Amino acid sequence: MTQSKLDQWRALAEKEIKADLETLTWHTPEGIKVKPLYTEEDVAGVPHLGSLPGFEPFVRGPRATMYAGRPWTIRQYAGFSTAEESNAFYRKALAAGQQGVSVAFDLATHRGYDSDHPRVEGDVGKAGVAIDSVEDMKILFDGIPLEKVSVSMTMNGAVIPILANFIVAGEEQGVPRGKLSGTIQNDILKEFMVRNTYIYPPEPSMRIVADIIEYTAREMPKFNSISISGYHMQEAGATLVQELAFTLADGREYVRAALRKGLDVDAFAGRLSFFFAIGMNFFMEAAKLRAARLLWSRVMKEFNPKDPRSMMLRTHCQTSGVSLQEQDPYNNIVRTAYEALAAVLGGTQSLHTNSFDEAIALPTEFSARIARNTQLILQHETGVTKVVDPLAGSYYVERLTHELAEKAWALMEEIEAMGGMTKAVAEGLPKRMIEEATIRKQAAVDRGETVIVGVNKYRLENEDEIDILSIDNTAVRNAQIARIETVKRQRDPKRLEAALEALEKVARSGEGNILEAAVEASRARATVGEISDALRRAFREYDAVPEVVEAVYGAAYKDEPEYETIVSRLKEFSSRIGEKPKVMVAKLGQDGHDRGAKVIASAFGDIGFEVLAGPLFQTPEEAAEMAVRAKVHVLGVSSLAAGHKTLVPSLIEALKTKGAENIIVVCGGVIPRQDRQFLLDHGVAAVFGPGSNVLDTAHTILDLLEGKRRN
Ligand code: SCD
Repeated sequence: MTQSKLDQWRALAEKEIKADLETLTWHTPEGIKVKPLYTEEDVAGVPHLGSLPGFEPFVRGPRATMYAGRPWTIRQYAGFSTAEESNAFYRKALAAGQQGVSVAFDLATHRGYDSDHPRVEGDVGKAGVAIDSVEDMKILFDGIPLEKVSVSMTMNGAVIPILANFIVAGEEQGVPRGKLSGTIQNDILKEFMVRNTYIYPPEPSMRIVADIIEYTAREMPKFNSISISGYHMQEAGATLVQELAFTLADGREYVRAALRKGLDVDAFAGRLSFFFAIGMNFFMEAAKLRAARLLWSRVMKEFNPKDPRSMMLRTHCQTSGVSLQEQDPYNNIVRTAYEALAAVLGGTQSLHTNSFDEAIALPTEFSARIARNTQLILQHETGVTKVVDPLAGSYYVERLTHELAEKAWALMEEIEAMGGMTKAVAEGLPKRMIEEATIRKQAAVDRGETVIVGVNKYRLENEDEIDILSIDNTAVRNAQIARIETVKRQRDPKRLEAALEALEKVARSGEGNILEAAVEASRARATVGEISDALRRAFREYDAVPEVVEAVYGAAYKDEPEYETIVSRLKEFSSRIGEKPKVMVAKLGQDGHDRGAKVIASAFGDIGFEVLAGPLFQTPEEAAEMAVRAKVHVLGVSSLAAGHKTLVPSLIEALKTKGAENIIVVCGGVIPRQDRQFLLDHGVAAVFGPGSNVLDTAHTILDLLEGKRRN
């Protein structure tokens, strides 16, 4: 391409739009300028261009033939309250074309509590399956041949008892651990950044990760020891550059932890796997997976592996949960299909497609079928599997791949300069960067700069209700408690005690392998809670202090009239009552999804409320106590894990007992329309569902405060 040809194009283009070409440049949240035209000039000197799939740096895929040789695994993530129900679902799904199992656990299990623990009253059987002991695990995989079907388990906090139970369930099904294939998420660093299902402090948590890598490298050659996850970062609002950089930096940290155990790099690196989110920025997402493979091979080279597989990034992907909307929910089917295509064009090894109702509740059989079929149609009808890396050579995609890689590498270098990811996480840097990015994104949506069809544009006047799955949490909890009692009655107390003592000793002394000791405890029928407690005694629990980001939401609105209106309305109200109205944002139960809570706390602080951010994992009683002590005017509960129908009425009861009926309780998050009246009947003053505009929310709260004051 000659310069004069490009100049001619520019002139023609500017004539067409009657404006400067700059006006067509899109500035993405990653800080990448996307131009309306890419040519060969844009890829001149890009070093990865001549590479081939199956060869370093693996930009074009870890396998030589990719999907032409074997398509990606259709692996739908699911878990439905009880082991029996989940087992039935997995069996049906496998018969209908699903190719691997992916288990979602409930939050009580994630946080290492048995179902009979008082702290998890609202969490048992919600958002996943409750597993209390190996007996539940055996039911979960009953009739599913574990030597054939690979099983992924999303578990990080209570990773030791869960993996131990899986190994023992295999043993008792007649499948030795050496034949088990699958993946355990086991990625604790990102829990401290975004997902929040940690139990122990960072240092012993890193030991657990390393012990699992050691044990699986030795005993379970077909098992992927970790799924290093950026998914939850994007869900929490990270840009794609942040997702890439923090995930790969986490990976580098895990490699170092395993090497410190004395392992040879080639003994474990080939079984490290990854997990990314795929959002709506179509080409950027496909380019991200290509860039991830490029960067990982660069990272791994530092450790001098001999086996090329040690440098290969293999990944699972899931379509984006935050891109799903409550409004006009069938649009989500379309969103998910585009995202799935981007994941496949990027070369994922395994894929979960979300169900259209997941912004509201757990999927129904109907919505799960559409989600699965989205992948089956892609695999069997579209021809996309026939050619490896079909986007290669696209000026735009190659340029994006390069730019994403360079930007992510620069951020990874910053992390290195801080001393690595464990240090960066301890200092809170990645968390803060992600929180700032999400608040900026929210402001862009609230202002209409980012269009979401059916939400901030083309909104329906009347929404049809859709059928959703509702779970009787009390029945599930009672059934689990009955099974725990049976297990406890039938086991040998001496064997149990010896196994738990040995486990605690391994944990305390730093000698031996924690997973190995836990396998024996699981054989002795120790529960998930008991194994977790033995480790709690050795390691203690981790308590995070919530921080509220300031001046980011407000800055995005600088001098805009709609923002000024709410700010001055609040100012006027504050001077009338002689103080800033105080709002507490609470998270109840084991629900650690705090993106919404963070956004609200931060935006409300900027608008002029006095904001108190409650810690994660409060019981209703603890939240009520804190609210009363702090004399808040409004208590806002952010609920994303379906515990609201149990937890919020308990909170209102607790406030009443303390004589604090005057505190206005509001509720926000993933709350199905069907549940709103229930909450209002129980004393909630307002419910803000998904897609609520922050400024509108602030006006409603002020209306409530003014109404209250007049009373
Ligand atoms: C692959 N194979 C081929 C081939 N392609 N053989 C010949 N020709 C080809 N073209 C071989 C592979 O080498 C492998 O064998 C086997 O086929 C399977 O392929 P794979 O690519 O390894 O696929 P899979 O077994 O599915 O493994 C994919 C990952 C694994 C490596 C990515 O880690 C995985 O399944 N991850 C899923 C994680 C997950 O489900 N997470 C859910 C998270 P060998 O093995 O013998 O080499 C959900 C979550 O957190 C949600 C949010 C939340 O809860 O907060």
